[in-house]
Amino acid sequence: MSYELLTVDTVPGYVAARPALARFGAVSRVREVGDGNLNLVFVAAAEHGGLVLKQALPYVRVDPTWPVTPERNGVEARALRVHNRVAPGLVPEIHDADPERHVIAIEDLSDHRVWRGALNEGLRHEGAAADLGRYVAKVAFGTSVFGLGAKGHKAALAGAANPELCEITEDLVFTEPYIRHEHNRILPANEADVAAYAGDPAVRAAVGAAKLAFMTHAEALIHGDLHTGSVLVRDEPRSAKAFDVEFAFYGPVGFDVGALWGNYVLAAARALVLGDDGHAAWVLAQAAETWRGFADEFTALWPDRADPRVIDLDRYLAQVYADAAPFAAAKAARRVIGFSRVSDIESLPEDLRARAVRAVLAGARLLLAGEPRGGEPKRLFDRVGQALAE
Ligand code: SR1
Ligand code: MG
Repeated sequence: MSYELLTVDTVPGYVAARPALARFGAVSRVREVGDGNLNLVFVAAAEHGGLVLKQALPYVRVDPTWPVTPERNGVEARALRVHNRVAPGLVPEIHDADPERHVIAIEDLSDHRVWRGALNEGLRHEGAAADLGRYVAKVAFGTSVFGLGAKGHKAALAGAANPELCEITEDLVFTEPYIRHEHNRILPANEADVAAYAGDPAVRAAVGAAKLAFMTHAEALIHGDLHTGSVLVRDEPRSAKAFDVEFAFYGPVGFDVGALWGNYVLAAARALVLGDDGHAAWVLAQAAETWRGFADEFTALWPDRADPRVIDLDRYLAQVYADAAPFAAAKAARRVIGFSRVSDIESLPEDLRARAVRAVLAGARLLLAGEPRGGEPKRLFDRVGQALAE
C-alpha cells in the first residue's frame, strides 16, 4: 500500500499536522465508527469542537482481494464542496481534503443518527423524506444545464468522472443480481422467487434500460448512492443530511430519487413481516414526500435561471419520475439478491427474511412495470404496498 492508514492512535498527530484543521486544537478522544464497505471513519473530539475523518481503503473491507481506487476520496471531496454550495445545510460541511493519504475531514454530526437504523426501530422522522427530495432537486438544478448553463455543465461534467465507482454500481445493482454470480446469496426458501424475478424477460428488459440510462444520462452531479444508510437524521432541532458522496458522478437525477424509494420499499417490507403495518404505510408514504420535496424545490428554482423558451418543466419532472421507478426497483432488488446487504432485511430471523425478500421482489416487479407520464407517487406506492402485502 502506498499510503499509511490512520488508526485511533495516529489521528491526533494527523490532525495536528494539517494546517486546515489547526482551528480545532488538540484532539483528546478518537473513536473508529466506520461500518460501510469501503472506508475508515473516525470521530475525533478536539479542544474547539468535533470533526470526522474519512479515509478511503484501497480495497473492500470484507474482501481485501477486491481493489477499489482510493482516488474516490478526492471525488467525494470535490462533490461535497459542490453539494455544499448548491444545497447548504443538507450535506456535512467539509473542512479539509488530503489527496496523499486519501482523507477528508468533515463536520461532526454525532448528534444525528443513520436513518436506516431509525427506520428499523420503527421511528418516524417527519420531514426527512421531503428534505432529501429538496436536496436532490437543489443538486439537480445547481449542477445541471439549468443552473450552470450549457458550457458550464459540459465543463463540470468533464471534471467529475468517477468510472471505477460507477462500474461497481453497474455490476452490483444492474448486472450481478440478474446472472449467476458468486456475490449472490439466496435463501433456499427464496430460490424460486429470485429465479422467477431475475429470469423474467420483462424484468430483464426494464433493468437493462435502466442500466443504460444510468450509464449515459449525464444530467447532474448526483449523489450516486443515496440509500437510507447514507442519510443522517435528528429530531430536535429537526435535520436530515445526505452523506457519503463517494459514488457521485454526472448521472440521471431519477437515480437519487429511486435510491430513496427503493430503500423505503426495503424498510416497509421489514415492517410488514414484523406485523407493523402502520410503520410500513408511513414509510411508503415517504416516497410521495420525497417526490413533493423534489418537485416543489425544483419548480421554485426553475423560473429564475432555466430556459423557458424550449425546455418544459412538466416534461422534465415527468421524465425524472418515470426514471425513478425502475431505479427504485433495481436498488431494492440488489439488496436482497446480490452483494452488500442491508440491516432492514439481514437482521430478521430466517423465516421472516424469506418473506421480506419475496415482498421486496414483488414490489420491485411492480416498479419495473413502468410508470406512465403523469403518474402520481401516492397511487404508485399504494400499489407497491399492496404488492408487498400479498
Ligand atoms: C463494494 S461497494 C458495495 C456497495 O457499498 C456502497 O454503499 C454501494 O452501495 C456499493 O454498491
Ligand atoms: Mg456508502
